[in-house]
Amino acid sequence: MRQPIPLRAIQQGHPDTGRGRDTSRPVMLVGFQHQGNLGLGYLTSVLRQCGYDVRVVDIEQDPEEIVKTAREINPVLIGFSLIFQFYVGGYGELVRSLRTGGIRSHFTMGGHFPSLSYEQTLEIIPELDSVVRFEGESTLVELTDAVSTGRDWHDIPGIAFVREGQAIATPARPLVEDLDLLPYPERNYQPDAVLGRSIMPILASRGCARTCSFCSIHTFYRAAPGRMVRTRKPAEVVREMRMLHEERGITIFLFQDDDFPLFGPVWRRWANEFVDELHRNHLPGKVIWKMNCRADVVERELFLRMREAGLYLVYMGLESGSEQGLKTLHKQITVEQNVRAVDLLKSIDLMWEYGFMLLDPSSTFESVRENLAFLRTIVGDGCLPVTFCRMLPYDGTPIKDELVRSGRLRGDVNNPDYDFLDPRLADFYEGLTSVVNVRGWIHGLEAVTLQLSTAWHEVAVMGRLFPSLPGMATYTKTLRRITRKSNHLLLGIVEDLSYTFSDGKENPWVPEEVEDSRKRILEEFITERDAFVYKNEAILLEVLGQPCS
Ligand code: B12
Ligand code: SF4
Repeated sequence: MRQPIPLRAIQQGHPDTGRGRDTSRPVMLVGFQHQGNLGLGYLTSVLRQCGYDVRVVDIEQDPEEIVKTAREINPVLIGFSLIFQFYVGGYGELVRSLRTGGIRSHFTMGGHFPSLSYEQTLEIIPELDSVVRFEGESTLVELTDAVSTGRDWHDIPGIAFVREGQAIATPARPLVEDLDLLPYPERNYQPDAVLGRSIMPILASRGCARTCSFCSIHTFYRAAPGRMVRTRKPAEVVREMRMLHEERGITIFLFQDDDFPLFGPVWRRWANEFVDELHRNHLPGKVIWKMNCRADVVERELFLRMREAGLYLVYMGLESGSEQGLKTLHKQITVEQNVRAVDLLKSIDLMWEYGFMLLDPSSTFESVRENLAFLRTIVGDGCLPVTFCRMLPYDGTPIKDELVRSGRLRGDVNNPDYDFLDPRLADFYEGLTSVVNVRGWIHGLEAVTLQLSTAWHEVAVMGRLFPSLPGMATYTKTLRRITRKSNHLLLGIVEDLSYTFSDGKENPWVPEEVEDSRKRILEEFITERDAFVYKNEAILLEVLGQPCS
């Protein structure tokens, strides 16, 4: 079996890859582009470094347009990035349209689901020639080099394919040892913006050392050889931020790290160096940044330092307000630690967001009520809208394996599901979705939660990147009142329904009335928000017309 060629050697034109590289035909990469796709960005940059012309296409585009583009550019290879398992059906349809549309390029696919479940991927989408497993930069270049020159590619490390009806995986390629060897990800797209301030995603590290049972990230990084968590040098991260700020006018950075480096003394040192580096480059005051972390790393001194250096938003996967729930999810954290982290962030006036699962495979009606009590504790004051989802058993996660073992796994890859221990909980969830338009309240573009979250995000950005606006304190108070009202109503409905399904109490909620209340809250919010922005329009526009400093 061929040995994997190190990244640096690939970049420098290793004699083995140099056995031939025909860059006359481009490479096409297809993926979910909303908020910028860093995986595709890195793959594009490395391919370009090796001389390939790369066309990146958004999976949300009309499939006919994608087929048309493929016909026009005649790519040597099309790479599909499947980062959300539930998109596998949609990708399958696109792949079939491309094949029936006469596209004969090599088709490959990468991402968590294809990496961890390559057999299923190749079975669901038999039109794929290969799957690239785990981090794809080096493997994709080797594969494209081989395909472009007509060489055999089946012994390239880090891929899977079907031979004589059998899915075969070559040995996994080691993870990228030094992330700073990678070029900056390609970001040739119009960035999103909040109040005219441009946003870009960025990474300081890859991997996560924790082992939450519902998460495929640690299994993805653990399944390949090499160090599971790698951090970039703080100076390199800041250099990239500075370049993006100076050349593209980016002022809001979203760190998409699975777990921003803060855990333990080594990563705390990393975070402190990162802050020093930001100051050395005079970025605080000019840029702000968001990161994801766990509640158990939140501590006053470091978070105050990071806040001064531009940290404006902290996302925490709190996930449960019940000790049993946290245990089942293998969060290795307590409810008290979750509450303490929230209290601390509130006390230092640092905006935060959270992920939360109302239901998980160990749920009981008691744990649902504990979760509701927890949500009241953390957001009952209206500081943020209530949000929750139901845990889904994704492939490659320990909890899915456990559900298979206990015979409780249901659904399929597109809609993974499971049986609750108490079957009445399934009726409760169904009842909840019929009384409350959960999509309309919590998920979806028109949802109250999303609208209120966006408004709170705007408030955080205004507070950090704009001068103090007249009426800001009153607007924030109003937003808090509306959020409190929405939270109170939603939590009350969920709680009442839990008793309807556990104790047979009468359901006092009429779906039409609930929907009317939801709409009234949304209308009130939109009126208040628009009035505030309109009142300050002149100031906001004036500030945006000037360079950000
Ligand atoms: C950023 C992000 C988002 C962004 C997406 C931005 C974008 N356009 O990419 C936003 C905020 C929109 C988002 C939304 C959601 N997300 Co999200 N998100 C992430 C996150 C944190 C980082 C992704 C990233 O940039 N990674 C860094 C890059 C460098 O790594 P990568 O994408 O894995 O790519 C590498 C390899 O996988 C491989 N590769 C990937 N694609 C390809 C393609 C080819 C051809 C090749 C060769 C190789 C290859 O090579 C790449 C480079 O090494 C991941 C966690 C994670 N670590 O992946 C979750 C994650 C992808 N999200 C997840 C989920 C569940 C969601 C939501 C459903 C959350 C929700 N409840 O709403 C939504 C779904 C949105 C929708 N479409 O409906 C899950 C997916 C689980 C699964 N197995 O399906 C993840 C894994 C988080 C988790 N804890 O489980 N998300
Ligand atoms: S949920 Fe977050 S902390 Fe837990 S393993 Fe996944 S990335 Fe790591």
